[in-house]
Amino acid sequence: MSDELLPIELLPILIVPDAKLRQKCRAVGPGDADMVRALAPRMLATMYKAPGIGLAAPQVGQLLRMAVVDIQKEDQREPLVLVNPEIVAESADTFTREEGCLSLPGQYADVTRPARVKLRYLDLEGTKREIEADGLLSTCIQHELDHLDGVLFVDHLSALKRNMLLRKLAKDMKLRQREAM
Ligand code: K2U
Ligand code: ZN
Repeated sequence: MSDELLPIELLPILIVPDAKLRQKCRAVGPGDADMVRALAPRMLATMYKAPGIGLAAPQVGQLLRMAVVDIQKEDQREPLVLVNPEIVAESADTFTREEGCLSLPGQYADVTRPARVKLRYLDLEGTKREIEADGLLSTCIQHELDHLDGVLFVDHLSALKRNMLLRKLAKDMKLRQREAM
């Protein structure tokens, strides 16, 4: 095989109401190391292409506690691979930001979350890491960790707003399918 650079294959992103998006994911174990190392670059490539600033493993059908995040601009990428991430502290003060989700395309709503979080996770080498995040990174981390528990940003809205948004998504997806025919 010549040593030309092979493109990293992109992964299909699951869309609500796919049941896998509502599962609680299992922890990554030592036996998953090879698979996680192969999955991470594909998740990052898929996230950049979307484009997005975060992507959780269940969104590409892998029910593992793993996510990728990169809030930086294209010319100064700083990818974070979060394995078995957990929030170990959060601020009492909150922050409200408009959120979207690659699994609910075209739907946006304001979500209020703790402004700052302290996150513990393993990196791809299996090294224990701990970071403090505020701003968009804090929102993104909380949004991705929700995915690992089958929680979507719409679950933080009132039932009325959630149902409105889910009905609109279903309508939009039906329209897309009709247009694709
Ligand atoms: O998990 C995902 O579906 C990717 C999310 C991550 C995210 C949502 C809300 C707020 C922060 C992060 C997004 O679809 S990535 C798209 C995006 C890009 C810039 C700012 C907000 C959302
Ligand atoms: Zn999402």
